[in-house]
Amino acid sequence: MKVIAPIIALLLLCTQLRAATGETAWIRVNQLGYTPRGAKVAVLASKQQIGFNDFELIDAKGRVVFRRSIGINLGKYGPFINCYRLNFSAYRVPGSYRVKAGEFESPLFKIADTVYNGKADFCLRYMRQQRSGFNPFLKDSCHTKDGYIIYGPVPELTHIDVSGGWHDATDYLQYTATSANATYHLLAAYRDFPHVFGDNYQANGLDGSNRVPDVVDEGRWGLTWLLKMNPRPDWMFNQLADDRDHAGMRLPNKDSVDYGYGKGNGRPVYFITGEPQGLGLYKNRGWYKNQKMPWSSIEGATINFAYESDIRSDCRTRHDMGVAGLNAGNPSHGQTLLAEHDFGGQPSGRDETTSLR
Ligand SMILES: [Ca+2]
Repeated sequence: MKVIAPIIALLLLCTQLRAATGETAWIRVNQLGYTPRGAKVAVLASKQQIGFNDFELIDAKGRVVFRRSIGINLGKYGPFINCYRLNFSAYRVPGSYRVKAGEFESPLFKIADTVYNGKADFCLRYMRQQRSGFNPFLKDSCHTKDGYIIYGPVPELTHIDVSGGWHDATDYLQYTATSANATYHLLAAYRDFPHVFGDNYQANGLDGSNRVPDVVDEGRWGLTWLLKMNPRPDWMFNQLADDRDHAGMRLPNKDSVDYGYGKGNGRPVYFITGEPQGLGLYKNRGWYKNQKMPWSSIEGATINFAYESDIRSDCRTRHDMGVAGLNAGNPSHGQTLLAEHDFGGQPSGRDETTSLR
């Protein structure tokens, strides 16, 4: 027992020391992995001075296969006082590895030509989960009765069909600016990297190929809603719903927030006026940085009618661009897509908001 006690004490001390030192530095790697011929850099960030000059690449069997200098100290970043870029681009052998520097190790990662396969499509899962109208993740519809016009050139609470698009974040508000940004990037990604996207989902987001790359399906989902929010040349809406949405965690198809039209019975849609709006009566408490103006006013002023034609034109260009890409592989279907949408604000064809239940 006299022998065991010191051993246990030593083991505990080692554990404590490792825990203490393990909290002072980290090695960050691309956990997706690296391609053999691509740039390969890990980042060492430390909250204390370090006592080593080299880093190593360790293979899955624990063998050192590469060693280099950690390079120059790049200084402070966030909570860290020393940061280093550990470049191992020169090592090109496929396999599984860790980066080790001193006593610090990275998570296991791969070097392989296939590390990025399917990753672009994986990101689209999130977009499909955020769909408003018909939500393929829930296989149910939500927010199908949007919305009621606020501040528009028509009698207050006039109904207009603006159901669709994506919920903006963890809440269920929806914005033209963020949706346009997401749509642009989806279509630009397809323009620049058409070969990385697959076709495993239908236009409504359910399983199954429709002979259209899924990234184009998602871009079209965004464009369809943007066109609803810009229903005529001199009309544009900025925001759907407001901060009354912040009423606790709930699934979108169980949204029971009452905007004054009955629980789950449609949400307000804000017409862009360029004037302060939203605060008080409609309880939008979003403020733009330190300026004394609410978000809705700032965004409305930013996306003024002066830019309306440009935005509308760009939406048309991006959509045409996606369809043009499709034409290369399937001309007849590309023409069908063009014919389905007249860019007059209302898509024709399939009803994508129908509940499956
Ligand atoms: Ca598809």
